Amino acid sequence: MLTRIDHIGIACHDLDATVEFYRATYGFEVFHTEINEEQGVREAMLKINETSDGGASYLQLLEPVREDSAVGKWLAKNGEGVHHIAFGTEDVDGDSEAIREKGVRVLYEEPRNGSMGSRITFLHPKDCHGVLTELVTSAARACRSDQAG
Ligand code: V0V
Ligand code: CO
Repeated sequence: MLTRIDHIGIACHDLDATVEFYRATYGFEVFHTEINEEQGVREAMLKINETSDGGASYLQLLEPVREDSAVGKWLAKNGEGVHHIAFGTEDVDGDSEAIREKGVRVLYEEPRNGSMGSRITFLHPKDCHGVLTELVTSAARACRSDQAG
């Protein structure tokens, strides 16, 4: 079950300058940064609020580390802006499979590594009314279901 907005992904050319804009304008601080080589991004997570399911909602600022990455290609075509939304779930495997059965293209056979040790997959934007949609199970919950099963 999808229980929260986990994050909104925002593509930018200059991560440090964009982080500074969010700090100076809204007072949001960086919660976490990392480079995800597989996805071709350097990212900063800004925690906005905690949620009733025990998780949280973030802004995810994304700078491409390669021009041919998903974010690099998108930036070249569209410029900076909202790149994707991500829904949080305790069960990314089950939920993505159920959504696939409804005829929506799920981009990965198996969920991949996401921010802060999460497991993530994506739904094709052309099957989601133009919105690139990510499903996320955060690390604590991924651990819990590993232990359970
Ligand atoms: C592409 N399109 C989009 C879009 N990207 N529409 C809405 N939002 C986006 N972000 C549209 C594009 O305008 C085209 O429409 C069509 O889809 C095909 O796009 P394309 O430019 O030819 O690009 P593709 O097909 O090579 O790649 C598009 C996909 C790719 C979605 C398949 O971006 C992808 O695999 N994304 C998933 C991975 C990802 O985004 N990673 C970065 C975030 P027209 O022109 O034909 O009408 S990593 C992350 O979030 C992490 C690590 C995390 O959260 O932990
Ligand atoms: Co994301």
